[in-house]
Amino acid sequence: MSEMTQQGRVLSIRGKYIHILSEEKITICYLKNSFRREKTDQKNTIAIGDLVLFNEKDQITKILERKTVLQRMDPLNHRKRHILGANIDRVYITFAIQSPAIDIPMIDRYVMAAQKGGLIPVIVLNKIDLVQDKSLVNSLVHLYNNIGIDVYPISTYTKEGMDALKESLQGHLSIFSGPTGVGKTSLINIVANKELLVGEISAKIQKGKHTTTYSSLIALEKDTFIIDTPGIASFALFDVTEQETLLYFGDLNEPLGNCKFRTCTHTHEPSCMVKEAEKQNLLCPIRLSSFQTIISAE
Ligand SMILES: Nc1nc2c(ncn2[C@@H]2O[C@H](COP(=O)(O)OP(=O)(O)OP(=O)(O)O)[C@@H](O)[C@H]2O)c(=O)[nH]1
Ligand SMILES: [Mg+2]
Ligand SMILES: [Zn+2]
Repeated sequence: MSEMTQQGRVLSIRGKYIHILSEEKITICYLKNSFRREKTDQKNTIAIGDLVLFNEKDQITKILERKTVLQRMDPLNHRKRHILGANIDRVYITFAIQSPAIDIPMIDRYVMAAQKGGLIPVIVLNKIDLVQDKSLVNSLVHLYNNIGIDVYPISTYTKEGMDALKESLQGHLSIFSGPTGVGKTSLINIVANKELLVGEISAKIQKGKHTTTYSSLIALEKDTFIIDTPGIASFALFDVTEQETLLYFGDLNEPLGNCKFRTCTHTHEPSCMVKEAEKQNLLCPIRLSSFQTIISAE
C-alpha cells in the first residue's frame, strides 16, 4: 500500500460517482479504467458495502475480498450475477402483506440466496394495517420461525412492530430489499429518523413505481448501519442447485420421514413421502406451493 492509499467502504453508487466512507470522511471516487477491461461474470463490478482501496486521485484501485454477498441472477443476462450488496450481516427481506401482493416463492429465493451468501435472512411483512384477518400473517410467522427465521410483521402507519424491528438492527450492517412499493423507505425513515423520498402507490394498478433509484448506506449508531435499496421486480437464483433447494425445503419431509430416493424431487418419484403427506393434508400448503413453484422453474 502506498502512503496515499486509503481504505474505505462503499456508501452509494450513482452512475460513476462512488461515495466512500473512510475514517468519518466521505470521498467521491471513481473506478479505475482497468476494472472495465476485466472480464467477469458480474453485472456490477462494485457493490454497496464493498471495502475498497483508493488513491490520492480518488481512484478505486482494489476491491477487497467480500465476506458475504447477496446476489441474484441478472434478469437481462442469465450468465451474470447482480450483486445487491457485499459484506452485509443481515438481509431484511421486505414485503407487504398486500398492495403489492406478497410473493412467497420470491421470499424463499431471497432466503436461499442469503444463506448461500453468508447473510442472516430476516423477513419483514409490512402494511399489516391493511388486513383485518391476520391468519396469513400468523401462518407466515409460524412457518418461517419453524425453520429458524425471524419474522417482523409491521405497519409504518400504525407503528405496530416497529420497536422490535428496530431493536433487531442493533450492532449489525443490514440491507432492506424487496419489491418496489412495499414500504422499505417508509420504514427506514422511521428507524433512522429521516425523510427520504417515499412514493405513492398507483391505486389503479396497485403496483408501486420505483421511488428509490439507488442504494444508500445510512449510519444509525456507531456499529449499526442500514441500507435502503431500489425495489426489484424479480429474484432469480444465480448459482443454487436443485440439491440445495431440496435441502432448504427439507422440513417438508418432517411429517412422514424420508422419501425412498435420497435425491427425490417430490415431483414424480415412487414412494415419495412428501406426496404422501400432501395426500393426507399434513403439509403447510403455503410452503408446499412455494417449493413446487421453485422446483418446477429450475
Ligand atoms: N397501508 C400502508 N401503506 C404503507 C405502509 N408503509 C408504507 N406505505 C405506503 O406504501 C407506498 C410505498 O412506500 P415506499 O416506502 O416508497 O416503498 P419502497 O419499498 O421504498 O419502494 P421503492 O423505493 O420503489 O422500492 C407509499 O405510498 C407509502 O405511504 C404501511 O405500513 N401501510
Ligand atoms: Mg424506497
Ligand atoms: Zn419425495
